[in-house]
Amino acid sequence: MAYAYDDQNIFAKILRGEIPNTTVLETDHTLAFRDIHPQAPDHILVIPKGRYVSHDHFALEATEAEVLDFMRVTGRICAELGVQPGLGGQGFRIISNAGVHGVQEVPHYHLHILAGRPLGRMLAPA
Ligand code: DGP
Repeated sequence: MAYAYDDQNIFAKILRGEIPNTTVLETDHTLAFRDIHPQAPDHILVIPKGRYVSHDHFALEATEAEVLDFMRVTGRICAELGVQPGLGGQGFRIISNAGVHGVQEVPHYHLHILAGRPLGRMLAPA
């Protein structure tokens, strides 16, 4: 069964240049930009340029070049923010929401990188 991808989702429109964004970093395969509703002083979204719905889709079907590029971009952003715990930074959190239970709002794969304040425990009580 093939993954269904909606070309009208908001991140697809951002990738096509139909909606503006505040770009942090762009490579051949990946775009990183600031979240429109930041939940921390630094709240960056990292998305592949390919048509992937969610983490599982990307992890299973993206090319090695896409996966490598995506991962390196996440590292470069942490470096640019100066939040790397191994280098004296204060740390960060990476989240990827997927599907209904994950409460994914935009059906184009993305990671949230949150930093700049203590982020509390990972999940609030249900
Ligand atoms: P998620 O629930 O993981 O799918 O979160 C989607 C995030 O995308 C949410 O934190 C708000 C953000 N977002 C939605 N629309 C836009 C937009 O048009 N521009 C930007 N920069 N972020 C958006």
